[in-house]
Amino acid sequence: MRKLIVVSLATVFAAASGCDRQPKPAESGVATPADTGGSAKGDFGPPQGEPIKAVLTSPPLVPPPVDRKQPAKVIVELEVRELDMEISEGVRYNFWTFGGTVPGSFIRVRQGDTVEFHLKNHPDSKMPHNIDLHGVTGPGGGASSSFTAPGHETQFTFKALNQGLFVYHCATAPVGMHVANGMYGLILIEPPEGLPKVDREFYVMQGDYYTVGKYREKGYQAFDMQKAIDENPTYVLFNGAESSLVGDKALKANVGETVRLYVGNGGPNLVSSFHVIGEIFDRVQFEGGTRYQENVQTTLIPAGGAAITDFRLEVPGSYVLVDHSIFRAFNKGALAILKVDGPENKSIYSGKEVDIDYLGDKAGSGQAAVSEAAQATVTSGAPTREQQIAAGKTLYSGTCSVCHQVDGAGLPNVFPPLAKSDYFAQDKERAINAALNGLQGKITVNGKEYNSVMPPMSQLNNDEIANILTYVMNSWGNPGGVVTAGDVAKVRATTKRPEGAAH
Ligand code: HEC
Ligand SMILES: [Cu+2]
Repeated sequence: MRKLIVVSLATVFAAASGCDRQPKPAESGVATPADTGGSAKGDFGPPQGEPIKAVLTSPPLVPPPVDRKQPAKVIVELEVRELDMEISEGVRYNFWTFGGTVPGSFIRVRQGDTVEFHLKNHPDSKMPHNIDLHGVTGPGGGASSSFTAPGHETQFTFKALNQGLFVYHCATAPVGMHVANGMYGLILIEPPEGLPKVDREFYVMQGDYYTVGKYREKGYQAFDMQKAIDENPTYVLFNGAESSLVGDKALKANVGETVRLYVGNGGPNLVSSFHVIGEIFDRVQFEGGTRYQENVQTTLIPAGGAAITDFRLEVPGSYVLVDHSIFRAFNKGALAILKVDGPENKSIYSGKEVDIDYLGDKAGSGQAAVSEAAQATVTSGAPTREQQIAAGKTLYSGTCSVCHQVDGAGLPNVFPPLAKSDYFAQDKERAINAALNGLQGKITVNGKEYNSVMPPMSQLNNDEIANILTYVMNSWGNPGGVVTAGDVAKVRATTKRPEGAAH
């Protein structure tokens, strides 16, 4: 595949300039701006032809390649909307957006284009906003020229001198808050000859979020300025919501195809260790610039930076996009799925899909059940027993089944059974306590002794633990019953935990 890309690249480039795309340093060993196709090279003269209205897309979609031989005047119209949207199941947040989505609309132009930029701020907005595009040469990247009050529209024009993948963001005070609320996106300034052709392109952008409530705490959640200052995010997400790229909304591609991800990091605080579990990037334009690296496992994307990652799909299955600062992926939401269909290739990979056990509810299977139970909590105060069981089944498969097994049977001498466990059945509070705080030391289950350690699961919220335990009580021949979020809350409140360990 690398061969494929390099070949097509070489052809394009041979036609365009007759040299290799990887820029060569000058004799001195120091690259000059001209060597790298920098701003000095990017002014291709005045725009030609009729002005063109830019096609903007919402994530994860990317506008089609520019495919133009000469510079043009391109008109971009972007509207700021402040919208209540779901950040996690049953959790609402007031996002500030460029184009109604987080990240904002994807903008795609060609190096040398003259961009006439219109920023509109919807009349329902409560705040003024502006835009700083990292692809703009000029003070503030457009910020001072685009300050726009609610119900107003501003306009400024810039020439796209440097090629690359650039972040744009709001730069209105308090800047950190505007960015934390989702005000960022990507603008791709294509090289004149375009990028190498691929089969599919996607738009993914990481951000960190700070809410007053804890991770997955239900209901409306306000922005927490102190957590933001402390750089202690509640959520780290791709495309602005936990559910944005999983389940039905997973990215989709086929075996044999080449995929390009335009990946940005809006921050405001965290640097991303971007990784796709089960893939190797054949080619990465690191930092969104001209040069590329090959055969990369994890690429670092700074806050306010981007990368273009290309890879070819050889084997079907679910590939998981993560921030490899891995607690962010499994405990703060930084997880997305690329679902690849097509024939197996046993010579490359032997098989056995692991995403159910490994990712649980995050993989999207049964996600609807979890959402339904969460929604019921918001609308009617509590889910029904059936909703709890359905949601608990999904949650169990992500957290408990790793040890206690999908059928609850445990593993002889290692993990005690939850199916027909007398230990579990005898004392509800003790079971809640085990799930919440873990368990160690000698215990006897169904006449057999276990002396091992179960880690605390206090990262799960009260609803989640209640649903899991209700599922266990009603499965595998167990006697039935219900655990409510209130039951869990009581046990949690009476548990002493070291400072900082409490959920
Ligand atoms: C990393 C492995 C592991 C995970 C994950 C795990 N457990 Fe356990 N669990 C254990 C071990 C080991 C014990 C026995 C501890 C001992 O010997 O004191 C245990 C004991 C228990 C017990 C008491 C004994 C019994 O069989 O009734 C319950 C209840 C329980 N776990 C529930 C859960 C639930 C619910 C989850 C998911 C939220 C979970 N566990 C996740 C390893 C695990
Ligand atoms: Cu703003």
